[in-house]
Amino acid sequence: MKPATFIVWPARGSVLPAAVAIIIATIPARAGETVGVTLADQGMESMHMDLSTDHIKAGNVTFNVTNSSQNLVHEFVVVKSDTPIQAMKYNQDEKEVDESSLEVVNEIDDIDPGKSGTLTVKLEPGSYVLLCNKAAHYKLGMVNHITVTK
Ligand SMILES: [Cu+2]
Repeated sequence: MKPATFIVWPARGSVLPAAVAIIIATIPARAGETVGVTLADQGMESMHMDLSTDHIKAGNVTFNVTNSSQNLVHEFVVVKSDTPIQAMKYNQDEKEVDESSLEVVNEIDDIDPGKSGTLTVKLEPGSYVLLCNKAAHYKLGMVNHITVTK
């Protein structure tokens, strides 16, 4: 059986605004890309950052970041960079990537073990490095790359 269609005829002159209102209501506000991020470690032995995708479209991008660690605090930094992820400028004394040399878009500081954080940024097309810059975490592998296309 065909589903019934109900048409409530509005007062004259209000057809278009009503239709527009319905269309607007069905489009999520400021729709953009969403990327799932998991920060994982086996203590200070090894670390990695998993992404739900390695490429997204430009515009508003929301990173839903989960720290799956048992006991380590992590962070999530978005950097615009063409540098390969293993070749970032590194400060050996601080055991971290030299952020002063980077174009940092934004970041989430200190995500506690088992907790999550959300970061929405507007990204233009290009190459981005995502990393945790807690001491030694970059070298241990908590870094990844994402491409933003038009
Ligand atoms: Cu970390």
